[in-house]
Amino acid sequence: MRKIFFLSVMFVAIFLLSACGDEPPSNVTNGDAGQLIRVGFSQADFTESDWRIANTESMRQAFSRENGFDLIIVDAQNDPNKQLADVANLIEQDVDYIVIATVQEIGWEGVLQQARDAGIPVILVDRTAAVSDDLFATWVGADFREEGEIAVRWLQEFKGYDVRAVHLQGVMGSTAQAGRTAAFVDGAASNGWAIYASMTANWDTEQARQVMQNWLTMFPDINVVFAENDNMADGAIQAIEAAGLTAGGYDGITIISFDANRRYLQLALDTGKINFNVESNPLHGPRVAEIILALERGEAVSRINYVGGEAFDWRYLTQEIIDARMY
Ligand code: GZL
Repeated sequence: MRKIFFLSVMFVAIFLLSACGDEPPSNVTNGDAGQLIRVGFSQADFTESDWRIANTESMRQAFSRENGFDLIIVDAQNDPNKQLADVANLIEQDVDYIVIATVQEIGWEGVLQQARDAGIPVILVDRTAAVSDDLFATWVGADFREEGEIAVRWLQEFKGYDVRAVHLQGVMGSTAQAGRTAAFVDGAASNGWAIYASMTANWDTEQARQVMQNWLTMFPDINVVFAENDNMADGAIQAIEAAGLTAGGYDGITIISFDANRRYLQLALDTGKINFNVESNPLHGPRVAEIILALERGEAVSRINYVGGEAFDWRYLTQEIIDARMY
């Protein structure tokens, strides 16, 4: 226990050390009260997950009129083609800045060139785009591969080589899915772990429940679920319990999750049903607003702005930790 405890503290320490500015600034206000800054925000999907809901709310609060912004926010409904059309429409509206949380990384060259030709700076938030650096001003988000590696290191310590896993993936081609998947696949290969199946459940609880229900009939000896977000972990837990099996704890199917939304940390504390949860902080609103104000002042901004987070082992969670969470 001591060794695991020590390593778990190390997990939190290592992850925190990489956090640069992960606490959003307290308040960000456009100093030029007379002139509102018009910001067009293309959100991947308003309702796909708890994480996304918290992210949208953070953006709405940061880009308020009181803070000196006029925010136009559009919902791509997880449709990559709709998102391209949404951004093209924001260019037509000649906003001052365009902020994008991409559904998928590919397909952005054309519309981002249009934005550049129109003289509209583009800021990528949370998810990035597979384009040359000159097509966006900066990207604010998490190092998703590192998030996955944090989970792999914990799983090595908790399960050793005895991992017979199934893998619930986010929306395919999204930055978060690509990074977390790559870390897990590489970790499984280097540890000799079995991944019986990988499939997208599009960040969604019900889709994850259906996929997991099917896998439980196909693979009766699953001992790990690697779920790329809390909502899918939730669906897997529902399927496991409907099958009369145990999720989490020391003796159940080990559940790995990402996002660390408060309600899922509470589930872990109260029931142990999520064994390890890697935070991906959604509160990007103040960070992005601060970047826009810096650009307004003619200041240079770094191309990549990694946002760190913590990782939570269910055995060491406390109510105090959960109550202090901001989302
Ligand atoms: C992570 C973010 C992912 C979350 C999902 O930063 O891109 O998208 O993990 C969310 O919950 O929908």
